[in-house]
This record gives sequence, C-alpha cells and structure tokens, in this order.
Amino acid sequence: MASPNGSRILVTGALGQIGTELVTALRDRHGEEAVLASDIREVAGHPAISGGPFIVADVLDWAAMENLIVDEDIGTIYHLAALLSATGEKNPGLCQEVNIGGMVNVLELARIYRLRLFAPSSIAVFGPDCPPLAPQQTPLNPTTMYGITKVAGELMADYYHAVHGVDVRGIRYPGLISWKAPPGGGTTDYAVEIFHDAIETGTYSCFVSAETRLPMMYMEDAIRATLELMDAPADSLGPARSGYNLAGCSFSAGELATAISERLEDFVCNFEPDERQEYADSWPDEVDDSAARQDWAWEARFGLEDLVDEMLANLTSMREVEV
Ligand code: NAD
Ligand code: AKB
Repeated sequence: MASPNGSRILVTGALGQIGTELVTALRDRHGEEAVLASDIREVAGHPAISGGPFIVADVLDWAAMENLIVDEDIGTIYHLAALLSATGEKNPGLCQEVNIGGMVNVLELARIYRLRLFAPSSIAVFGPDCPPLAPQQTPLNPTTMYGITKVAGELMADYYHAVHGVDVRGIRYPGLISWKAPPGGGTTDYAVEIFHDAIETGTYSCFVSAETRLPMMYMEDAIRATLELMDAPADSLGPARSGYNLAGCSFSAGELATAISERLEDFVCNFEPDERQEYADSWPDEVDDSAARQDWAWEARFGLEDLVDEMLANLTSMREVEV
C-alpha cells in the first residue's frame, strides 16, 4: 500500500487545547484545504471543524489511520492526541494505550509513508530526582503514568530517527496557558482555570499550594515554537530533537494569584491542594532551554505580566461578546 509522501498536513487530537490554535495557525500558513483536522470526538461549532476539513479518527485504529494517510495525501502529521497527567492518573491503562499506542502508530506510518512528524513531549518526563532547573539531559524518572508514556514517546522517536531516518521532532512543552480552548485534564490546568473563575466569580479554589512553582508558557509562544521547530533545517537539530526543553516563564501559583489581584482588586484565591499536588511536586520549577536556543534560535516572548494582561483582556472581551 506504500506510496510516496503526500503534501497535506494531518493534525490528530485537533479539538484539544493546543490543536484548537495550531490548526488555525497551520491553515493561515498553508491554506484551509491543506490541513486536515482530526479527533476521536466532534464538537459542534469548533473552529477546527468549521474552518476547514475535519474527520473523526481514533489514533489507535491502524487501518483507519493508514487509509487516511493514503486517501488524504498526507505528508506531515502533528500528533496531539493524548491523555494528560490528571486524566491519565485516573485511568492509567487508557493513558498507556492512547499515548504509547498512538505514538507507535504514527511513528510506523511515518516510517512506511515517509512522513514528517511532530510529536510533543512534556515537562512531565522529569521526576522528583530532577534538579529544580531541569537540564536538557538528565535521568528521566517520572512518577506519573503520563510522564512515563512521554519518556517512552521520546525514546521511540529517537529510535525511529536513528534507525529508520524518520524526521520526527518534539518539544517538552511546559504548562500551557490559553484562552481560546480549555485545558484537557492536566496538572497545570489551574493556571488557566484561575483566570476564568477570577473573571466570572471573583474567587478561585486552587488545587495546588501557593508555593507550587512550575514551568509555564503562553499559547502564542508555544504555537510559534512548534512552527519554528518544524521549519528548522534538519541538520541544525541535535540530540534533543525528540524533546527540546522550552522555557516560557516560571512562577508559583501564589505569584499568579497576586498578579491577577493586582488587576482585579476583589479577586480572592484559596489554596486547597488535592492529588494533583503530588504530580506538580514531582516536576521541576523551571527548565534550561539552551539546546533549543542554540539549535533553532528559540526565544520566548511572554513573561508573567504579559501573559496575565493577555489572558484577562481576551477572556473579558470574549465574555462581553457572549453576554
Ligand atoms: P488535550 O487533552 O486538550 O487534547 C487532546 C485531544 O486528543 C482531545 O481533543 C481528545 O479528544 C483527543 N484524543 C484523545 N484520545 C484520542 C484518540 N484515541 N484518537 C484521537 N484523538 C484522541 O491535549 P493538549 O493540551 O492539546 O495536548 C496535546 C499534546 O501536547 C499532548 O501530547 C500533550 O501531552 C502535550 N502537552 C500539552 C501540554 C499542555 O499544557 N496543554 C503540556 C505539555 C505537553
Ligand atoms: C499536564 O499538566 O498534564 C500538562 C503537561 C504539563 O504536560 N499540561
């Protein structure tokens, strides 16, 4: 069934937090028809569905995925379908199945059909033994099932690149903060939920402690990083190609709450840690992204203050339009 690689782009998990914005960015660049969005579910009115071609597809269904690659003339996959840390810890079996099984399928398809592949990793690859400033290369001993699947994904990507020459690239995204789509069941979701609740109710009950500090990034930076990494010449990429550390900004939950209070003076945030505290505690405070800076000139644009301004302004105008 093998045929030469195609010219179109497939995005899996396109209705999620990243896919919602990545599909639009890719369609702006390459044209609507060039980008086929896919997900296991449908959401009425979602921009990835209304803004261009969309197909329901389960990344675990090999035959369906193979047909899609061939019939739809696919040459590049942005593979975003996954279960995140909190959802994954509630259902570790499904997390393994989707994150590892999905990755195996897209890597095999990339090998057979000579596809380019973007497959994201996460700061969840690090475990409690990692220094607070996570180096690019350090022992990876995650304690969440999600983190384990992400380490497995990076290792498999390295293997397919080294042994089969597959052009697969990845980023260890930090916690991503966005206003266009809700986060999909991760530990860093508090850093998005806090803005919605601050605007809608003036209070937020945060599920990690005020002292919890994690690497975070505004979605605009994350989308730009993704496109820049995929644009980088193959020979500029080094051994981090399957999981580049990427720093945006790092802040504690308390600092985030304070930055919001400085703009919404009646805002009150309470800290009531739940089981997600343990996952957050197993991750580093910040990451060293010198490999990404050196290999493909990565540079973040949004710090905490910019990010808070952007989130509040965009969510407020969105709410005014809806009301
Ligand atoms: P998300 O949970 O918002 O979206 C994932 C999408 O995958 C969902 O729309 C879901 O319906 C879909 N999906 C689940 N199972 C599927 C299956 N079997 N077949 C097809 N689709 C399926 O996730 P996201 O935040 O957009 O993350 C995308 C990728 O980026 C994931 O690999 C995630 O690990 C990684 N990442 C995200 C963040 C973040 O903060 N958002 C941080 C680090 C890494
Ligand atoms: C999560 O919290 O699970 C994700 C991630 C950092 O990978 N946002």
